[in-house]
Amino acid sequence: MAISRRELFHAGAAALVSSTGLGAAESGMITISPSPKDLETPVGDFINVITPTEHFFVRCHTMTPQVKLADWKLEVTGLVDHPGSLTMADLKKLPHVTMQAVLECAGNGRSFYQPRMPGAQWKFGSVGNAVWTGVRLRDVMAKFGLKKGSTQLLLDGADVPIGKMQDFQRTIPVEKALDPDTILAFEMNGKPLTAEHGFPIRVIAPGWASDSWVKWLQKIDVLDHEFDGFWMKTAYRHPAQHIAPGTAIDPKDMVPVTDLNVKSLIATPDAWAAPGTVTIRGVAWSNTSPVTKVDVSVDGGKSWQPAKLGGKGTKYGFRAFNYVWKAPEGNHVLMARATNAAGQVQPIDPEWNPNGYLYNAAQPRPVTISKVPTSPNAPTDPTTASAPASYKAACTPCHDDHFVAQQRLTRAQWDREVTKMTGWGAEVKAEDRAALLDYLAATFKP
Ligand code: HEC
Ligand SMILES: Nc1nc2c(c(=O)[nH]1)N[C@H]1C(S)=C(S)[C@@H](COP(=O)(O)O)O[C@H]1N2
Ligand SMILES: [Mo]
Repeated sequence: MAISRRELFHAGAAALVSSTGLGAAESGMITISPSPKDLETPVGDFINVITPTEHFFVRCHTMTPQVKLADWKLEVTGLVDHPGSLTMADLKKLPHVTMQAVLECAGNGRSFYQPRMPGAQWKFGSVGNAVWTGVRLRDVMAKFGLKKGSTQLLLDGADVPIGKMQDFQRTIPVEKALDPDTILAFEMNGKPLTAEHGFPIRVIAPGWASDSWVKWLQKIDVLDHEFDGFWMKTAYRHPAQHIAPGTAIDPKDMVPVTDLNVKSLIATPDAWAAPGTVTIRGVAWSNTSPVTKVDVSVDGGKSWQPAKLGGKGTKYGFRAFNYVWKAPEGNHVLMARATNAAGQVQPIDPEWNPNGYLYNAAQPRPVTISKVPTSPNAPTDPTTASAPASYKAACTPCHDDHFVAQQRLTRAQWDREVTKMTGWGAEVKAEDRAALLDYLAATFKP
């Protein structure tokens, strides 16, 4: 939702007082940021083919809006024959569709890229598979009539930007919008959408990364061009061609992120198992071409064996896999590698891109096989204990330390990050900037 200059102040104030506490529903999740709310699903949950809603990852660029159905309608404007709106009752009169589809953040796995990139430092779990129920977007658009020359649908949710940040708005091409599998969902796993996941409706763009799955949808504006806002033209773009890690790239050679990459994830064992028969279990997923094969390695990728696939599989959902392993005592490195019907295979080395999107390398998973359980020594993030006063004043009005403490950036990268934040409204005094950068670059370094 776009807001006027006058309203900006109020949005900022709302952010200041918004709660940063975690509720009971979020326990057992990995906190990337408590507010804006970004929560990651722990790997152990991926023994389920359907991710339980309470443990489904959450990604919000700004504060979660609490939409009331009584105030809500879906407005359709732009290049249509009859601009207008639909209520939830109107929408639900259209034929219902129910399907599984994997929702994966384009930034999932960003923390594994070398060199490190700024952004939410997701590991394995900004992905999930749910059963979505809704209506086809093509049926909705048929009620309004697309005009000749319309090429893109601009999708806008009820969330409001913080400070001078741009509103989260995304265009999807008309071909994707009219695909019979693209739906506007009002239910997730058999219940109305929760506020975090987009109540009352969200876009389901199966096979595509979830930046296109706009939540809290309330407006569709039909255009004859790709939208030129920040979240289309700067964020969520990656190189059209392969480039070497760390290479600078001309923005004109970047294209919007669309299709997901074929990928798999080992849920168990995680870090430790007792010697004997160990079943390696996990899930695999893909883009619009379904998973056909998963191979597993128990020796760090030297040799590969086919895993058994579970169920019949669905076009867009998770496919379970398992591999029974006679696990000897010692330290081992597990890996899984999925292949899809189009012949795409997970790479061993990640395809590099400057924003850290669509990571899908077969990630090595160290595991200790021993009679005595070992707990992994997860490295802890540095703290802001020694931060200069300017840090607290400039960098904590909109979010807490989580976003900062998880970064591992060079001074040049921090410089760009501080510029991004001052552009959004962070107030860094000119005389404080060098000391603030010195502190960030020395504390949260590669
Ligand atoms: C006006 C509000 C605001 C202030 C003040 C602010 N930030 Fe942010 N920052 C945000 C928001 C909102 C996000 C989440 C963006 C997203 O999810 O895409 C964010 C995200 C981040 C991230 C994660 C990476 C990224 O780019 O999304 C880092 C790092 C960060 N901020 C650092 C800082 C630092 C350092 C300062 C102080 C110089 C600061 N922030 C001050 C609003 C602010
Ligand atoms: N309106 C709106 N829609 C949004 C977002 C957002 O910030 N605002 N985040 C997007 C991103 S980047 C992701 S990864 C998914 C996350 O969906 P989830 O929170 O239901 O897991 O929602 C997408 N839809
Ligand atoms: Mo995302």
